[in-house]
Amino acid sequence: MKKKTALLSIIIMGFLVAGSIWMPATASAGSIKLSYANFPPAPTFPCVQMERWKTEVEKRTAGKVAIDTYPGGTLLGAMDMMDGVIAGTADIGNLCMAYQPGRFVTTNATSLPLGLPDAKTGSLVLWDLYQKYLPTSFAKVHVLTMFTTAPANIMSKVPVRNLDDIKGLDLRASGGAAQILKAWGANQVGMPMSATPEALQKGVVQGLFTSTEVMKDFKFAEICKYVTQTDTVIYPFAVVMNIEKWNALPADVKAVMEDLRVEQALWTGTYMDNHVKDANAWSEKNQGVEFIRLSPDEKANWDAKLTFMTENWITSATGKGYPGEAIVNDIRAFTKKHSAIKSPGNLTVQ
Ligand code: DTR
Repeated sequence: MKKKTALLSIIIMGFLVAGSIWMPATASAGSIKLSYANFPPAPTFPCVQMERWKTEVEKRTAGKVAIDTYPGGTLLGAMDMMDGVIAGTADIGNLCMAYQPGRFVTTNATSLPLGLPDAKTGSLVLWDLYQKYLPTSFAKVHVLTMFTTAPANIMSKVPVRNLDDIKGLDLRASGGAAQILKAWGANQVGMPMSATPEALQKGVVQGLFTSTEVMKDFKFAEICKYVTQTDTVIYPFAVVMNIEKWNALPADVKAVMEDLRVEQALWTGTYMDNHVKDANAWSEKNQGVEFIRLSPDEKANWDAKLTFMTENWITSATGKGYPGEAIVNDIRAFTKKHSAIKSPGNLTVQ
């Protein structure tokens, strides 16, 4: 009898606990549905951060918001992300600003060779820059977060050990990196990341220039057996939301998303830095990739070829009415500030 009563009370307790966990979530679950478009395939870092943001928003709004994610350009492609979000094709979209250098002048200045050391610092610097200047290029959307890649390196089918080796080499790169590769003597071939696997496979290019997590995420390590570590520039990304959709959100949901803006930038930067380390180790150990580290003298030669870029950018941005010099000085100052700050211990990145 005693046993039966105990069993019954356990069952009742079980129902009560399950009810208290599920009831509030299911009662309002998915009352706000949002679509989130992304251009590269699901395993890449822009999509990993998208899934993390989705999970956090759904959790923190207790299921009030449900987000449908669209990786791999299934809703919007790399080049029509911003206009697609403005038009409402997707409610939210992730874009690589470096693909449109003339459109995002202020924020793309973070892609100048100014020595941003890693993605964590890059992401926080980019966010500070955005907050300070609130560029008009984002006037028609609401910005949910921003982040950057880790510094770019050369991944190639042939070894590049010095400036002679890179002469005339066909390398894929995006945006402002065209100037960098040209200055080093390579032949830059422009295309978004999504088109690169085929170009490498078909031999249209001999390698690429970007952050090296792609060695693992796109399996480029199977083709590119050399990485030359130039650690040159980072690439800025933005996550934007359709302005009418944003305005229509209830205040408590807005508050959840606002709380996530810097947190998501830091999370993504930290994830990126850790993932680059992991991808490099995997490429070296599992794929036999050689990592070529330039000697300090050789590195100085490579860097010296790029000093003209920042001066040219200031002149051209100033000519277009932007405070070019102030933007560059701010990037330098924010870099100093954030390089000194360590990630908070409670921010676990999986
Ligand atoms: N550097 C830019 C952006 C970039 C770096 N890693 C990825 C992965 C997936 C999409 C874009 C990017 C580029 O080279 O395209």
